[in-house]
Amino acid sequence: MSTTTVSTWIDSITVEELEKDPNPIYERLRKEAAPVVFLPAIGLHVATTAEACREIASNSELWYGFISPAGGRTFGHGAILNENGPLHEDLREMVEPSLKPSVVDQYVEDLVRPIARKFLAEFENDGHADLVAQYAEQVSVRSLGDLLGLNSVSSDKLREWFHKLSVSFTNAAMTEDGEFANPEGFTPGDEARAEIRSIVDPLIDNWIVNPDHSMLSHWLHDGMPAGQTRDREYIYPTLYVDLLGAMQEPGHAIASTVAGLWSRPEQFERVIDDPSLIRRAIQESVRWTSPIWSATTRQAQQATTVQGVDLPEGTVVMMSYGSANRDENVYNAPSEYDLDRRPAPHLAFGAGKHGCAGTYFATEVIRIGLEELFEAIPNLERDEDHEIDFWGWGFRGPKELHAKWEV
Ligand code: V55
Repeated sequence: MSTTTVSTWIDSITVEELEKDPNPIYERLRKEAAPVVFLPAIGLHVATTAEACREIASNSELWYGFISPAGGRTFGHGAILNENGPLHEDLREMVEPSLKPSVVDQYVEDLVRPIARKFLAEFENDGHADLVAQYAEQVSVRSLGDLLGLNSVSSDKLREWFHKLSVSFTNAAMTEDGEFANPEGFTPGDEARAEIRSIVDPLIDNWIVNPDHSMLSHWLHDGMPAGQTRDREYIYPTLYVDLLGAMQEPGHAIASTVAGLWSRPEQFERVIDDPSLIRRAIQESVRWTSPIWSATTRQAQQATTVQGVDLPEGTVVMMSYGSANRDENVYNAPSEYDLDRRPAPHLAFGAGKHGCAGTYFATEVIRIGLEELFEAIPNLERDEDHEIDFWGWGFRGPKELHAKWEV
């Protein structure tokens, strides 16, 4: 930073405060700061408004997919998030076939409903549960785990992996000199990666000679000349993306939807009585508390101006979609969960060429998970003995969600 820069409240924002609750800080940023502003705590700019995020995300010629320093340290480089041009096209073509809505419709009910039923059966007669650990995370990881072909990896192992990768990916604090402020914070990610390799490498060895219908087998074989497979080193960074965000976020969304509805008891009752409202409840939930709150970056390929802010070539901008989705210029009373608000587009799944490839699949997992939960336990209530503690800036959702019901 230049020596003439005047110290402001923005300079004293810490990653810890953001993780506890980014909302009041971003509310003030949207009100008092430029829509794209440098945040010293992370050594990057952040885009805070809907207009700024949309403008950057939709211009993929100027704004390339990029990965934050902590993200690159966690996944390695060459993930789908930060490849551009033909390599990015190849990775999208690799992941998209099983995620196309018409394809998802063919398998998702048979995949997810039995998984949801199995986990519900484990606690539905208990009269109480932590819906995050016992249900939302379980349904999320088992559904994608089975789709990928990781049937032999336990759900608790998949949960451990995404938790460890997430801690590492979001270890975003930087020193003034551009060094990681907490280098030891990458250890969980390093451990998870080593364990993933030790378990997935033998599976890949087998898929190379015995292709099957699993998504990872398709990643290896699809679009390759006969007798050839994609190099595993090419695939792994994108597999880590899935083993973090795609594993974690449907679970966050299931839990945040329940928490949002609990903030409006009358709306909660309406959704229990009419499951066709669940789709609307999910869209409002991911607007209200976006699971991927601030985890993806773009880099300017040349000097440019965004919403009046001049940015030099090479500027890296963190897309704070969770803030864009609470932009007062787009939504009335944005901090309130409201099933009845006039639907407006949101940015919970990003936009443009790097927009989420799993939007439809994830939304279906969330929908079926909630349908089965509300069907099995229509008298579900919040357990008021526990606070609902939302946590996270990169990724956000309730840490625990305690429910009770009469059995
Ligand atoms: C992002 C998404 C991820 C992830 C890390 O959009 C960052 C950002 C879908 O998974 O693992």
